[in-house]
Amino acid sequence: MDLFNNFDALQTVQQLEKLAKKPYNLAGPDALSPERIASYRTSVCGFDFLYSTQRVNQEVMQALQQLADEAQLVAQFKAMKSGTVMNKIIGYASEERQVLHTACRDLFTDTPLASKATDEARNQLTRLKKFLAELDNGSICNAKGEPFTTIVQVGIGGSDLGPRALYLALKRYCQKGRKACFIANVDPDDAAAVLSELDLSKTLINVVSKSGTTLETLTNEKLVRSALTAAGLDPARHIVAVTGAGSPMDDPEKYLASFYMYDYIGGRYSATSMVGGVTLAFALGYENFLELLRGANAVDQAGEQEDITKNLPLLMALLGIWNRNFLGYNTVAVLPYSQALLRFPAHLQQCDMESNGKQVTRFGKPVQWKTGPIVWGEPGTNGQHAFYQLLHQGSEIVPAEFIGFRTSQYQQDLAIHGTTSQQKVLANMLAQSLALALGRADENPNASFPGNRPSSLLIADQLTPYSMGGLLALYENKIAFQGFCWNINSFDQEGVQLGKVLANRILSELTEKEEGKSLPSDAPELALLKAAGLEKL
Ligand code: G6Q
Repeated sequence: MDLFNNFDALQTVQQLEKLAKKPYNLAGPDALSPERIASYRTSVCGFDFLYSTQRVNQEVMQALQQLADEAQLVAQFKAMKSGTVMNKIIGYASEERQVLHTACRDLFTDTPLASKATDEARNQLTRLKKFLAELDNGSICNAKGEPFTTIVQVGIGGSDLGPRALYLALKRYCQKGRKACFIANVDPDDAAAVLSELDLSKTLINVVSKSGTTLETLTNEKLVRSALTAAGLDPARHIVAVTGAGSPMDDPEKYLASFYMYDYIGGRYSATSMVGGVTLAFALGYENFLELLRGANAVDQAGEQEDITKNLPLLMALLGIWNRNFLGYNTVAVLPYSQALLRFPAHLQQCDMESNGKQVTRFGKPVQWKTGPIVWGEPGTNGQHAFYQLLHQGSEIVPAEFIGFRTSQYQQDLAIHGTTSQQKVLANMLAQSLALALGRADENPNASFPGNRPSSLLIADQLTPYSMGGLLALYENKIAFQGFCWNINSFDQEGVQLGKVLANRILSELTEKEEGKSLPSDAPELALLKAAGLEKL
């Protein structure tokens, strides 16, 4: 049987449609018995995943396993990891690429699945290790012979969101005297605000662009170069680059050091390549970056298990498909009860919505089923004081994915009123999951909670480089499994092109206007500029 199959051609889909007519009622009497809570639980790679608060029963779980088998989701995942060209639309012009971000972390075995890509990752890691050692031993330093203390990553989209989310998650593990900052937006205030707080003489700039052509990044590189020059510093002594081999930025003469990523690593899946590696290893240390890769690799391996209770990313993907395609829920909230995961939902928004926000199949035909949901989230408990009202009583049902850790990162905590802050944060997480599921009847309709709203809990001991790597890979692989099941190409992003083309057109029209050229009077973008009072921009 072919690996690619339309979702609505899968027999199990019909079975699940029937089961979805009477899904498990989480608010029913004894719906959350201790037996149910104990049995809808699995442990993989240091994560405990609790899903008794999803609207599933054993029949649904069996059907989801059957769906995974019938759609050959694990075979597709292994094909991806082995270097099959999965980034394609059959019969149409498309990227036609392998999808090998997993090879960047398949380092801990003598027999990696895609050995050429893993060798390339190893080479880059060796170069990075040497570069870091030279920074440590002072053979690379500023013009005064002082060490660099700060790295600023200049990049956008996949060259920003993942590395930034990981850095913030792991800031606690920064090496003494080292830190990282990020500039992404072409809004000049982004660069100005970041640069204004730095001692540029002790700052490395890491310009990251796979294509080497991204407007925002090239503009910000120029801004930063001029800031260095204005401070009397030599940019060539301060700027490193991470780019695709052969890109316009692949010009080692211009940079203090150059690192590479390859076309088989998609931007939003690139955090474990040099795109994240240079900044993270500078700030956190090389060994911590390796730990991150080790954690990701463990989850990648779990992704090869056929049994969905042992394959956590697959289980998360299937529960998401149950909620999206069979119960009809349109969005997913990712709610980390960990302040360090502040930007993780933003990273997932890109990873998930750019991957699975698709409308044609891998055969180039319009999809006849729902694809990726809207993904959003904020750390709890802050979110509780903001948007949880809608989660509990709003007219939209939002499946929630809670993430928590038993131990805090800094372990600076106090028992106040008999409980520590860590106990408080975790008690709140559990309470929210229960409240969503069980609801509460009240005579006053305004104070009554309907309940029967699904969620799951993902819990690990502590947010460390290893568990962060695992968490990243859990979601990356969940997203890939869902795309395989929906028969869409999760690895391209044609949908971001049109806006870029139109922005460039507006910019060139502004230049032409400046040069006194006459412009078409009926162009909507010119009418819009006028209406917005931006004609004189
Ligand atoms: C991610 C996308 C996109 C990309 C940025 C930056 O998968 O491709 O977000 O990462 O547009 O691209 P460059 O790294 O090429 O500058």
